[in-house]
Amino acid sequence: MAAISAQPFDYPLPATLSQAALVIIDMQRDFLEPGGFGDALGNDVGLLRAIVPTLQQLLAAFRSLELPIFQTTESHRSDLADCPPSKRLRGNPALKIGDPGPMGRILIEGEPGNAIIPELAPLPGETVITKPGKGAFYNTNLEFLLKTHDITHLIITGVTTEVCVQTTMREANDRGYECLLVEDATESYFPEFKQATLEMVRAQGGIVGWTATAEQVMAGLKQVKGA
Ligand code: TIU
Repeated sequence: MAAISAQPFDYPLPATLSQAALVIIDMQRDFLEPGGFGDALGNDVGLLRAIVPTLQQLLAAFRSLELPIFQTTESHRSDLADCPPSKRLRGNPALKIGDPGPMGRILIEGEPGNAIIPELAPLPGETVITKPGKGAFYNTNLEFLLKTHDITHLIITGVTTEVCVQTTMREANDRGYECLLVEDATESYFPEFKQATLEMVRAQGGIVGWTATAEQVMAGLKQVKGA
């Protein structure tokens, strides 16, 4: 059986490779550019750009193999009806969700700052899940779409490692998905939190799942497709 060389042990690929999807979490301007939500929370947003070239390679590999790709954005309705006051008000940031900023209203669907960065822009027909929470399963149709397409394996990437990425991976793991977190295709505003997340997901025999580098993922896929 084909497998990705991974930690804590090899990650077996599904018999039908199209049962494995690439999941890219929240690579949107709101988290990567000054004036967005990440900046409003007091973070150094420049740190997240390091993974863009690696994500471009993974995206190209999944596209060329015609494997499923799901991107997400953390987004709220313009009337904020799906934004709990606890989320909007906690920490009393200078710019709150829904407030006007230099890239439009902070974290609001359809605003310039809420768009996925141009380097990773989805192609027509690729699925983008807008999610009101940190996890991609909470109040979205992601699980329905995965089931409809018989997807069982998730290769998870994006930002930030210990917030939306880890929450999504835990939600997926509890639902029975085989999850692999790509070490050099996820990033955090806090390098030590990223490292801790990688270690905690693969601890205890893969309690949440696996980790591997993008190169290991692409090498594993090529075994199957001979690409
Ligand atoms: N603040 C932070 O690290 N992350 C988020 O608020 N959302 C995501 O991780 N996407």
